[in-house]
Amino acid sequence: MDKFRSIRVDAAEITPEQVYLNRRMFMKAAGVTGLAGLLAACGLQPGAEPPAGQAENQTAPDTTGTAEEPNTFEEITNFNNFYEFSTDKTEVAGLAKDFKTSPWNLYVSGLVENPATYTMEDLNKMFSMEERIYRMRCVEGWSMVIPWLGFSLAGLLEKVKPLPGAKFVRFISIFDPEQMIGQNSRSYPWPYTEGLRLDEAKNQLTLLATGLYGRPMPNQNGAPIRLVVPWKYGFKSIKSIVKIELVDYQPETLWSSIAPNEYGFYSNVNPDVSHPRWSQASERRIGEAGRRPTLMFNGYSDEVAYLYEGMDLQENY
Ligand SMILES: Nc1nc2c(c(=O)[nH]1)N[C@H]1C(S)=C(S)[C@@H](COP(=O)(O)O)O[C@H]1N2
Ligand SMILES: [Mo]
Repeated sequence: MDKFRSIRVDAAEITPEQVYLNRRMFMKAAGVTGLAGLLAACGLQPGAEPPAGQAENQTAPDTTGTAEEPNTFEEITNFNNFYEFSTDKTEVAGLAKDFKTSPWNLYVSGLVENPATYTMEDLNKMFSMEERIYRMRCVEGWSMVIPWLGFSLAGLLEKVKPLPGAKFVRFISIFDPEQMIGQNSRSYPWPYTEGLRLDEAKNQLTLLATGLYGRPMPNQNGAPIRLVVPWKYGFKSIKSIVKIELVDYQPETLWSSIAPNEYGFYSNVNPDVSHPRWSQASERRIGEAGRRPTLMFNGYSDEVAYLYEGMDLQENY
């Protein structure tokens, strides 16, 4: 578990850019002195142990994102999919500017021993926030690297105690068409909903994020609390969550209800399973020219491949 922990940030003590800038300088310095230091600096990354026998000053093979430079704050906050506001990625930030995220309640219910309603203050007290730098791969074929701030969903699940019958977790975003102009469009079955299998939800990579770049979550990125599931296409990472429900059935999700043949329940990043209308073999990293190959499970195979052993991933897309 410890290898996922990097900087633990007490929410009350966040010193915005400083956390990130110090870290970034440390990473740069570590890059010169050796792989182990570099990996420790971003210790949240999967497979963080240096490969046996690797020379001290060799660069890390870049399969985990450890050595990848995060996208800029400007990129991350001005190119957003958040259909409750707009289907135009460059328009979301402006439209979400005045979105009211306080007070906010997160209701956790269903097949649990301890259903509860948490305020953001409750969650900040209950969990110490960790920084996790994850790749985010959108199903549309672009990607970014984002330094999130948050806590493992597993921690919250431990508090509410899923009952033996709980098999899946259902997530629901806020429904507030007065504030979210895009929700007046009847093209989508609002509110936005998503789902995970319980074991996927409990995986240590699965994050409830409340910030990025050491700052509170920008509205356009899903304030005040959103899911981040880095080995799945970005649409699984549902924003502005008001309800989490433990259920015994595979829940319907917004995207699979609209186009089940295009957006399956699993939606694991997989270069070998094409979208019906385009290949998923490569992607464009925002800020880069050209394309890079897409990695199986977005590069997180070591952490998540066990979840899908024996499953046909062409069928269970
Ligand atoms: N509620 C909600 N969550 C959402 C979306 C959305 O439209 N509404 N878009 C998804 C998609 S398609 C992507 S790629 C990511 C984008 O997250 P970002 O803007 O923080 O990069 O959010 C996902 N979560
Ligand atoms: Mo996406």
